[in-house]
Amino acid sequence: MELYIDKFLEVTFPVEKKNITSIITPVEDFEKEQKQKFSKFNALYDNYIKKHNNALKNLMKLEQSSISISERLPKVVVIKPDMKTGFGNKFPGIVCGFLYSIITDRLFFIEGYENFEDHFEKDFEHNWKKVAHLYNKSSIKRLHNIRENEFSLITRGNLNSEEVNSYDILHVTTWDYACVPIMSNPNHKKQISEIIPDYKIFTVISQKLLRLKSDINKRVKTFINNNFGEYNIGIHLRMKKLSKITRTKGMIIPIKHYCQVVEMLLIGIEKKNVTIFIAADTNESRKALINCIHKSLNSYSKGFVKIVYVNNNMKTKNPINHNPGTEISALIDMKILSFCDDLVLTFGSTFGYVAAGWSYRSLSRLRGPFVVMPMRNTTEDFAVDKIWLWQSGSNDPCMYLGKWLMKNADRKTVEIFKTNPFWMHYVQGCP
Ligand SMILES: Nc1nc2c(ncn2[C@@H]2O[C@H](COP(=O)(O)OP(=O)(O)OP(=O)(O)O)[C@@H](O)[C@H]2O)c(=O)[nH]1
Ligand SMILES: [Mg+2]
Repeated sequence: MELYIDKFLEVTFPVEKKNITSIITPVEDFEKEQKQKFSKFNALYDNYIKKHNNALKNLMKLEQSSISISERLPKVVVIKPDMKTGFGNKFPGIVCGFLYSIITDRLFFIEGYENFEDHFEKDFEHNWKKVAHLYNKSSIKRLHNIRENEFSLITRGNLNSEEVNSYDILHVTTWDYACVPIMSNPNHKKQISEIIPDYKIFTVISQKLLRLKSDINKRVKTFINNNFGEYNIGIHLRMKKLSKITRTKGMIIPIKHYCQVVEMLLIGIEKKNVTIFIAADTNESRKALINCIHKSLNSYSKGFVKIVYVNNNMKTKNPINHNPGTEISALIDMKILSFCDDLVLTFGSTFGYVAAGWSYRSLSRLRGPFVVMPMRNTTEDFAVDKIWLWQSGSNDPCMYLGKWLMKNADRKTVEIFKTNPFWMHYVQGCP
């Protein structure tokens, strides 16, 4: 239970009241269209649910019978997401695990995510805890151990080879977007692109596997219907992160830089009702950004631009992972961001990257998110005038250990990895 109730508070600059609802494509219509586009995956997912449920039923029957079941157990993929960080680190691994389970025709389970049902619709029982005891004698293959840089297997090995097949459990522990190398893998590339074309893996799988529960979703939709305009910019301010990354210790991202990106995005957007949605890990930074944008708008554009946010208590701390705010507030902020037409994110934060791919709306964006970069904290004037900005190539999350892959893997593995046209996006977009 949340300790406080979110209030959908709207900070609005004077806006000429116009009936704009007729010009915007309703979110539901757009989603319907996209569902059609990915009908192959969606049909596969629906079949998977049936297959999974049947397999579980059979497993339970077997368990109750006196027959030895160890050699009759269905083969599985078990994904263990990182529960100590935020959603930006949990979602990618879950999506990746499901992709592996499709490729290898194994059952899919998640380990250690006990409160999944609090926030997401659960189409089938994937809690590993429910069946793990049956597999205590089973053989395990750690599919890739990112820390040990075993990228060659997923980039060019065969996950259906006799050797990999001989293991009962493929176990994946990851906090990174590890789907990326396998999308280039010559053994699996064709199958993947037939089911999910155009490298839209994260969006397409998360739209099924990571659907918010209807009460949370309703809050998101209501917010969007009440606040979105003809053009919507989403901004994610992650101010508390820089000191956590060794390379960015002591660096800053001036709020002014986000403001300058907004100015840039507003060029040419005339006479349109614009909404700027701000998600932030501190209320102070959000306030400072609102003031900054307010000052930068000329009296003409003020009439068309409104700034909105969900009023969260960001001083609340999650007792387990120490993340600011509550889990529900994070999901609502992420989901609203995911529906924006353009995104301005913060370097080093997976929160925004994952939000960028977490709705079908991401497929209609012409460009990937703008990522505002940190800079040396200096009093010299020239430095503050510069906006440090990275423009991503895609709305798929980035793979931050991709750099590690490039640096340490053998030449062949790197060459194959680079057959993915977005390789630079996956590698450069992350810290
Ligand atoms: N409500 C809300 N919560 C946020 C916001 N920014 C960060 N958080 C919280 O902080 C967590 C950040 O973790 P991630 O999602 O992994 O993103 P990250 O910025 O890479 O942070 P770490 O991985 O934890 O270092 C989120 O899951 C939220 O719980 C925000 O704008 N709104
Ligand atoms: Mg993260």
